[in-house]
Amino acid sequence: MSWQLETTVSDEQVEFYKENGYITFGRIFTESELDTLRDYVDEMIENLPEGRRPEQMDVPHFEHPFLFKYLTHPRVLKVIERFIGPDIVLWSSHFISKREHDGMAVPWHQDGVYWGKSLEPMHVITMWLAVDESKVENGCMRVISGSHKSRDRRYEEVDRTNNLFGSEVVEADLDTSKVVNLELEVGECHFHDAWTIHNSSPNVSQKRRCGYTMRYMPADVRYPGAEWRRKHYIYLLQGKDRTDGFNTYTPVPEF
Ligand SMILES: O=C(O)CCC(=O)C(=O)O
Repeated sequence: MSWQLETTVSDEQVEFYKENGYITFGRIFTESELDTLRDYVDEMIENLPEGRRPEQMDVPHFEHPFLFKYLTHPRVLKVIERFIGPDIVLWSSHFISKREHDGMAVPWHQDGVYWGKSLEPMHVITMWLAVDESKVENGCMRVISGSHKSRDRRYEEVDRTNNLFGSEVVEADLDTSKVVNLELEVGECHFHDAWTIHNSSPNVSQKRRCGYTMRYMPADVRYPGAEWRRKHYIYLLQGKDRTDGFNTYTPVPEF
């Protein structure tokens, strides 16, 4: 099938996202833009320090300004604007690349719980971009539809040997009848809310599964900067600050 771009978001899609806490979407980047990103991440993976897993490439944009080409792309911002409005801040990004045969699982969680009290209010949308095809067999992301509507879930520790994160929503708090597999072709993406419960299985297939999570928040979200991470930067990408100067934004680097 030909590679077509999807760059407009209908009112129905916005409504679906609000109601269900996620939505699958088409291709925002051209095939050649996507190929260039894949080449770039392949090289990053080759150069990972000894012992570092390719699922753990968190905040790569701090070290790789090249990634701002994607994170700030006007087509991306045009889509994001439909979900969170015109004042857009880049909160974070993360490559989660699961190697073929031994890719790690991601336990059931809400991003808003992992990020703790770092944002007020906790209002983040994640765009998950399929650098590789992402299917059930190679550990695509799954969501519990509508789970963003109630925030108080109990968590328990999980063994970190083959889990990317150390805690998980307890089974009794998961409505597994509402699980949706978010399968994507290369270059497609999906979006999820910071409170949507999601996970993914280990990759035991013969195909790598690499996704790039690109995370945005409206510019009225306050970031106190404390405790969360010793060094974390946020960037005002479009529109105006709405925190009355509370937030400190880092200038977008040359890319
Ligand atoms: O890539 C995955 O399987 C999980 C992604 C995830 O947890 C996230 O985007 O918040």
